[in-house]
Amino acid sequence: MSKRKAPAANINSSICDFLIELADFEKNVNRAMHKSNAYRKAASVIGKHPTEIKTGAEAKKLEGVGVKIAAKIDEFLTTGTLQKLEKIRKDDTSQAISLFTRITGVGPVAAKKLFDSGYKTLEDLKNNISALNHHQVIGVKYFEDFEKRIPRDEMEMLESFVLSEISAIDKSFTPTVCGSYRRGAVSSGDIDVLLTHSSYSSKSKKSKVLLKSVVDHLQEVGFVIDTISLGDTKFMGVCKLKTDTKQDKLYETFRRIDIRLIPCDQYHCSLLYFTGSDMFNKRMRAYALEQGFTINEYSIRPQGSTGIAGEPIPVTCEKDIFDCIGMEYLEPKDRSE
Ligand code: 8DG
Ligand code: CA
Ligand code: CA
Repeated sequence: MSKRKAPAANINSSICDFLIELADFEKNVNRAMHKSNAYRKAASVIGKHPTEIKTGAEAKKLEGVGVKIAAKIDEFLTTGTLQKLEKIRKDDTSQAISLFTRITGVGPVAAKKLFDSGYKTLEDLKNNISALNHHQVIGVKYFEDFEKRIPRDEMEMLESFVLSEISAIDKSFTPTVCGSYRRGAVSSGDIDVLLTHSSYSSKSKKSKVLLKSVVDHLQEVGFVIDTISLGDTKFMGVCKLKTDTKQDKLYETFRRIDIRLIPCDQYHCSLLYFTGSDMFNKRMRAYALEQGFTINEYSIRPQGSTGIAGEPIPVTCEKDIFDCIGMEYLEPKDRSE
């Protein structure tokens, strides 16, 4: 999961921004997930509200906005700031922990531990990499680059490069770049590649070589630069395009790339899942459950009256999954919420 999400552009952006900052604080520093989710939900509802919110009372009418959040909105709208946030921003502990959680491989628990061990800055971590695991070392090494979102035109170049290199290895591979890119986002946090091979199904023996052959090749051509982890079905790493010969553009930023190898019979469910968004997935899964189906990244199954899920229902495209649960088909670009 990339750590920086594109900021929401809407008429109530300033309210959303402070709610998301509070959500991140509760999650990363206090590890209070309920509080964090409450702020996030309020930010999402307010982000979708079509008119400018002028009072806390007005916000409180929206689902997910309670008395306490409404009071904060009032304080923010009348004073232009929030005491609680001012305090958080000045506090050294929360500053350091928030910073550390922006490193890939560092969650709230690890961030707290590093802080308690006496590390306060990124420099401290760079000088003490023995305190970090391999994933975190990579996170620190490329910290600045991974904070930058990938513009869509670069995503297009990355996609065409990866697709042509993979098809050069073996035409029986089907790769798809999913995530926010597939939803048409103007920028993406990372590159999410789903990969299947016609010979590889959920019934076949796990292959030790299929994914490795792709990663090895991408390394040989100088595209994959670093590896965070490589298993039989999931690669997490670092890549960089060399140049765009057409535009004579030099790419200088290292990007995060994930490649997941998926059995061909599970490809459509995976495609749906890894296209997201996360919020959309939650909404669709909840709807599916109401209709008596369980959807996950592998399959769609009938829930059954006993609560035990049945056999996977065969699907030939994403639309089959929508049809199954009686939900109107949505194109990837319409799956952002
Ligand atoms: P971004 O990288 O542009 O910031 O956004 P993204 O492409 O939508 O998010 P992502 O973190 O790269 O995750 C890719 C998709 O994976 C996401 O759109 C939906 C799916 N997904 C979930 N839950 C989770 C989760 O907990 N972790 C990750 N990594 N992916 C998830 O539905
Ligand atoms: Ca990702
Ligand atoms: Ca992504």
